[in-house]
Amino acid sequence: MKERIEAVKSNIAGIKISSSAELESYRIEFLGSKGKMKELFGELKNVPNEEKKEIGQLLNDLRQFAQSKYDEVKEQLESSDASIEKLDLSRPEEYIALGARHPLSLVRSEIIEIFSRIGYNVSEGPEIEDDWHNFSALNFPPEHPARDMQDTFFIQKGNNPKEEFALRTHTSSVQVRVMENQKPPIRTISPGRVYRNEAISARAHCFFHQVEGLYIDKDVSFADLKQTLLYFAKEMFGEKAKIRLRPSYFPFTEPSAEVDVSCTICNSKGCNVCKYTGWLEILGCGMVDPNVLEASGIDSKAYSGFAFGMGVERITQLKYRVNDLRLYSENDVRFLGQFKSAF
Ligand code: 2U9
Repeated sequence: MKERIEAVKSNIAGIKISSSAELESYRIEFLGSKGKMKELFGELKNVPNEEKKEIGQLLNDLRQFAQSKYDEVKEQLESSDASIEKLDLSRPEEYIALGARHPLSLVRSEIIEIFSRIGYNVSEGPEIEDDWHNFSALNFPPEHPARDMQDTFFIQKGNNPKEEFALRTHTSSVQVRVMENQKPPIRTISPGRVYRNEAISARAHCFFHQVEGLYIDKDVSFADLKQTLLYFAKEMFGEKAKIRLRPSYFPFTEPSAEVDVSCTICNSKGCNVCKYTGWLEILGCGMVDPNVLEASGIDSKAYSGFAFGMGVERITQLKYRVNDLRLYSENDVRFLGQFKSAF
């Protein structure tokens, strides 16, 4: 009897089961009501009494062995079947929500693209500036109101009040650095974030984005400036766009002008966006003041230049009719999701 038990055990150990059908055959052969286990247990009655206990124990162990193999293989087969069964191959593929570029980023790229087509490169610089690059080199007199606490975020380094820095109030500071480090001809635009100490509302924010442009060479004229800005307006707002210049004042340009574009919303007929004037203000500009050229080491008798500056939020407001500046920094996906674009 012992040999038979041993033989069945090694038989079970050597069996390979790789499908549910094979497992069922195994069950019937060894564990079924007419299987090997039943047969062996049936023969226990013929075993002499003094061996019954030992043989009974061996039979119990064998049954346990056969049953464990069955349970183990069953579990393996079920787990691999289950993962296949969970896959519904007829289902449409998962929808992947595409992100959208931020509207300011779209417009910034478009402005850069427009000016790069006429030879402007892009220059960038620090957002924390010293007084020289943000104010003095740009011809701001020491008592100029733009230096006031109301407009500028000042930063003091350590305890020394003389080591004062500011969050740049315009990206003109970047162009001062370009003039200091490069010789004319200079044709550059500087996009970037700027800071003003203002209360946040629909029409004002403590930071916004600018693109400023600078062109310095021999014989650069106001006519060049006007043509450059007309080219920009047509590229940005459409071939029918017209511009007009109104005299203005900036410390860094002389003469200076504010530039309007014909209202693209009502075709200059008059609407509430252009306040029934037919015109929308889009940027400021002027001929670079000779003091500014000289401050950065450029000979103002040999060279002249023009500069312009625009707020990216303002251009975006006109292009996409966004009427509240706060929307740009609230990260509301209902707003941001509307700007899907190829750019
Ligand atoms: C250098 C010299 C001159 C840049 C200029 C403006 C006029 C201007 C405003 C438009 C809307 C700022 O964002 S805004 O509030 N800018 O009106 N900016 S001329 O003049 C420069 C720049 C660099 C070296």
